[in-house]
Amino acid sequence: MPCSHYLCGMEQLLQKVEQYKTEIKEAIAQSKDDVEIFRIKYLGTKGLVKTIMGEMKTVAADKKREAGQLLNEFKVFVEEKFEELKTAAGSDTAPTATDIDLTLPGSSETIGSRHPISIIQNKIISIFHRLGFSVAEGQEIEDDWHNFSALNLPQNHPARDMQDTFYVLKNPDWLLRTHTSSVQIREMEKGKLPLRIICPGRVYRNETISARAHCFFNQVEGLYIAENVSFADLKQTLYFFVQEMFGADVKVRFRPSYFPFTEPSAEMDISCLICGGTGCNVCKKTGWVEILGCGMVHPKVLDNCGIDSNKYTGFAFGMGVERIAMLSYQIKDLRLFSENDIRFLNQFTAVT
Ligand code: 2NL
Repeated sequence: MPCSHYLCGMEQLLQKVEQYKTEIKEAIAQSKDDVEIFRIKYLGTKGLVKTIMGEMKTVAADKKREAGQLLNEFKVFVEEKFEELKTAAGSDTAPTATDIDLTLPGSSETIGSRHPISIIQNKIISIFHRLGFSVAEGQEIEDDWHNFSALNLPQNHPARDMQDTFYVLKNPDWLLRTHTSSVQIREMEKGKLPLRIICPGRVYRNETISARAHCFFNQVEGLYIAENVSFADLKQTLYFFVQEMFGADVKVRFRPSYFPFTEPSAEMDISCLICGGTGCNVCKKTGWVEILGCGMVHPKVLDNCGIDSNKYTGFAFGMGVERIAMLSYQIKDLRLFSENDIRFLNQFTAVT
């Protein structure tokens, strides 16, 4: 018997339903988005179930009951699969926009802050920057020449001792710099004059760690070389620095001192910030605290760097950043700067 069009409609429908069922059985959903894609594809207003329902009209009148049953069963099958996918994807997936409660208070971000050493170092740099000094940086592993010999430190000087200096691999020519003067030596050797630089950076000394000493710390050294630079220039520069750093009321005094790389040499004290000069533990009841060493660059040092010491003069100074930070913030133990205790660090709110 030739196949009638209406019989074909029913057979096609059966075939299609079987095919879709296999496809739907295998469907998986890893997220709520996947579930929604499934819903739209099969159960949406333009979805497959709706479309296939429309094909009822292609079925012969006497088969309509059978077809109706088939399609209803198919619809239930799809709906059950949809529920199954919903539970599967429900618990362990990211919430969708509708799951988020926008009325809940936000969680605050914890913002980091600058390390106190960085705050003080930046402040020192910016003060000298206003006087025309630019920052020079160098290497932390240095050779004997740049760290010692060029600075007029004789071969038998105690500073070179193993006790004070960290040597790299016991090679007497390579060491961890004990001051940032080595950076200044390298800048002088470049021969571009006049020279006006400050050299901030970490330095190393073989010391037993205590509240007052550490085996690494930070220094800012400064150097100004030109024609006719005088000790008066040195004093005025450092006086300006101290006033900017600690305020207009602070008093200074210079005491004669000795360094192999400067002549004459001096140390500078400021009136005690804690007691204002009346005497306390910090100033050991003297009313004064030492904050830096300085002097006129020794002619031998200039010559060592190829600078004509008859034509040029210069001044240099060096200060410990930790020491200035301890005075500024009244910190009594140097170790706090390198322990990274968040309770300590959180107290410094400046972020610049
Ligand atoms: C201190 C003393 C000082 C210098 C550092 C210097 C550098 C060159 C030439 C001459 Cl390249 N001098 N630096 C001078 C005097 C003192 O530091 O007690 N620092 C914490």
